[in-house]
Amino acid sequence: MRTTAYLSLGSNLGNREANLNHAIEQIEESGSVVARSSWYETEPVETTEEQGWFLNCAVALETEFMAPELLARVLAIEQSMGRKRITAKGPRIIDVDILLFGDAVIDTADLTVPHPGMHTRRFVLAPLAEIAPEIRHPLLNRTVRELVDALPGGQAVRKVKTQDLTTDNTDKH
Ligand code: PH2
Ligand code: MG
Ligand code: MG
Repeated sequence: MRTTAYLSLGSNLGNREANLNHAIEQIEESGSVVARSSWYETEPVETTEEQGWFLNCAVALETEFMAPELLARVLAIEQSMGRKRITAKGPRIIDVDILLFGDAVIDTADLTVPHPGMHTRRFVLAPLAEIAPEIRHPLLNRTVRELVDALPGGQAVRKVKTQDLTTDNTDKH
């Protein structure tokens, strides 16, 4: 069975664009990446320590894997890229989160889908709205466009082009 999963990617350490590109290349090994949003430079939210702005994007992945296998593969990508989980929500080379997996609702110790924070985060919803505005959140029964339109102000995000990015974010955190 083929499922369309939506993933959120983020990086705020090192060459953020190269990190996202590298992760997307590896995600291709789990299926077909059929859509990718623009890059978004985003203000860190829900973080406890001072850190640099993120580069975020969203991708649509058509995959034959089941959700737990996809999660294992995504975690392996983070590991292979050298992500170290020193502090929760600390600065990271790469974070890949499963937002939606078809219309599945999953709540296990390892995986919660839809991603529990997705509907409150502009850095997730703005890129996702670019590639899947009409997809419905299976629990909230709202489209991605409706969710992004309903967000309160704050949480700066801006669409950026490659040429506007600095290649090294290391000293900005
Ligand atoms: N990820 C977090 C916490 N805060 N803020 C932004 N702007 N982008 C992220 O990807 C992000 C975050 C936890 O994964
Ligand atoms: Mg995350
Ligand atoms: Mg994560």
